[in-house]
Parts: sequence; C-alpha cells; structure tokens
Amino acid sequence: MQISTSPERKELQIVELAGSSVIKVAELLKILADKAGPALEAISESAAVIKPGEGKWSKKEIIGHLVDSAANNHQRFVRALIEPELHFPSYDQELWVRSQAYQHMEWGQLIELWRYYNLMVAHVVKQIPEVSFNTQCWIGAAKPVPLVYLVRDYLRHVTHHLSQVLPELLILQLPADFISSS
Ligand code: NI
Repeated sequence: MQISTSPERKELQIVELAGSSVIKVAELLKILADKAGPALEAISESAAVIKPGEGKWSKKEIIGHLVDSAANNHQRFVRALIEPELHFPSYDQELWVRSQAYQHMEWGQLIELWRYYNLMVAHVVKQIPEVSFNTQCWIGAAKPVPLVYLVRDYLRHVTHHLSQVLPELLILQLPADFISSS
C-alpha cells in the first residue's frame, strides 16, 4: 500500500484499498483453510514433530503459532469492531509456543483447531463495516495502525508460515504492496 504524504489522501487511499480487500481477505482465508487442511493431514505425526534445526520450530509448533495468531487476532478484530480504538497487548511468540507444548499435542487436533479458527476469523473479518476500517489499533508498544492493516497483515502472516510447512502447495502470491511497509 502506497502511503501518500497528504493526510487526507492517505485516509482516502486506505479506505479505497480496503473496500474490496477486507472481503477478499476473508475469502482467501477460507480458501487457505479448506485447501491446507487436507494437505496438512497428509503429513505424518512423526514428520510433524521434526525440528529442522537448533531453535527452529517443527511443523506442529508452526501450526501452533498460527493458532496463537488466530486467537490473538480474533480478539483484536472483535474488540476493534466494538470499541472506538483498540489497545491490546502483544504476545511473546516463542514463549507462547513453548509454554503450550505444541509438540505434545495431537497433530490431527491441532490441524482441525487451526482450520476452524481460521474459518471463524474469516467470518468475523466479513463483519467489519467500512466505518471501522480506519479504527486505530495499538498493539503492545508498536505504532498505531488502521484495522485494515491488521487484517491484511494477518493473512500475510498465515501465508508466510503455511508456505514453510507446505512449500509445494504454494499458496498465494500476495502483491508486494499488499500491506504498508511502514
Ligand atoms: Ni510468525
């Protein structure tokens, strides 16, 4: 997303880009959940726990991390829908993955959880009215961003990690300017 220097134009641009993209994000999330689910199920339990290197996450841990992301973003999106602005904590990804011991969770359950959580998030994203697209969201200590940025960044994040677990299914080519680089 190109951010113009003019504040008025910036706001206009975000709304224009968001007008179709929020629904698009919801549709893409649903497609991803439906396509990736069976592909993940084809990976064996023993393959899912292999860590590719020191300090690297296994496939189970990556999907667990995506469950954490879905859980946090579900909260963010719903709260941003009903509050004038969002103030929400960030979360420590490594600590969340380690403390929940995703390595010891049953792979099939983890896949189902991930899949249905994303169908839920897709449903919630569809409910975001245009008037909420620019709701300012403070996540942890980061600079505030409009809600549409969080929505797009959520899809970008899911896509990034799914392509690690399922490199052969490639998934989605998001345009380089899909989200702002700021
Ligand atoms: Ni991540």
